[in-house]
Amino acid sequence: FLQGPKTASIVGCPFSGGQPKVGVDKGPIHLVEAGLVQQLEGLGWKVNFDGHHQFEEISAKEDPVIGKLKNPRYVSKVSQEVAKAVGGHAKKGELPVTLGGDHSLAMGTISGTLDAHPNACVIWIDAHADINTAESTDSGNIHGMPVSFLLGLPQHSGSSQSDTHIQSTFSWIKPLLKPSRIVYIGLRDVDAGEKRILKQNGIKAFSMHEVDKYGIGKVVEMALDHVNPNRDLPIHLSFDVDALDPSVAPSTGTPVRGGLTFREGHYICEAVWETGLLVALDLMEVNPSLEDESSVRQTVAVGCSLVRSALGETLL
Ligand code: HAR
Ligand code: MN
Ligand code: MN
Ligand code: MN
Repeated sequence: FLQGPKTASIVGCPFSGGQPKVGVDKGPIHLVEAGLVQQLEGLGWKVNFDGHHQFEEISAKEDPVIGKLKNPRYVSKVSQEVAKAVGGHAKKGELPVTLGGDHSLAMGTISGTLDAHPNACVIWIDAHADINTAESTDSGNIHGMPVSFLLGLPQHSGSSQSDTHIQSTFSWIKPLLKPSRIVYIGLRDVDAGEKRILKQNGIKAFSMHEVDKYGIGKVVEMALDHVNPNRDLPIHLSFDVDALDPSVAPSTGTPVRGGLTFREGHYICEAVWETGLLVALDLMEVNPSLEDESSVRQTVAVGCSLVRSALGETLL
């Protein structure tokens, strides 16, 4: 049984530029204030936490849309900083635990992981596929797009001038993620364009339909068999809290009914931990400004609890 790294490094990312709702930038603060650091120490981890990252804002005036993409320079710059932080921790043999913040940050976290572990695979837990391109996005919210950048999919926005501009704005991202090295669990709100992209690229996804049909145990096994058939590749687990049912995690920006139960979410984290292959974890999209006080407490608590499960907390 392989042991994970002994030191976890919290990368707190108070960032909301990938989507329009205020408050998701307060997610990491609430997760840490709820005692996450002490909880992980209680599991035997040495925890590095030197405060949340401070990202220099780029004002809307200095950051006009490129094509449909909103806040492109801000999102890109922040994710680039996050990539350096995550990659730096991973290269020291620490386990980066990134607390979002919106899911556009995964451009950074996964880039950082792939810099340190070029053969890593990604398990993406989400109601959404977050794989829109500049061409397919309706909203222009970049938290719905990070996977397309990580894969290096073409970003066509309607004019060759803005295509070039998008390319240069995100040019730091090395498209190192192969379509065969990412797998989704929990999908249930996938745009028509995203369904096309998933099919065209042969990307494996287990929607809630498959969770219902096979059960979460079998789904996780099939997901691992796909991205990690020999159980020898490092795993980056990117967990969007909106994968959980809104009755379990209500305080998030784009809740979608029919999601993972409390146990299904935790089972995924436990099973990934049991592989001994986890090298990075993201916990994204907790928004403490949404819903009432008790919903916020519940969502923050479940966020902490998912992180603990992914870092080795067992029921017995
Ligand atoms: N697919 C939609 C879009 O591109 C909604 C994306 C919502 N994304 C998240 N992250 N909450 O998973 O805008
Ligand atoms: Mn750090
Ligand atoms: Mn997401
Ligand atoms: Mn989502």
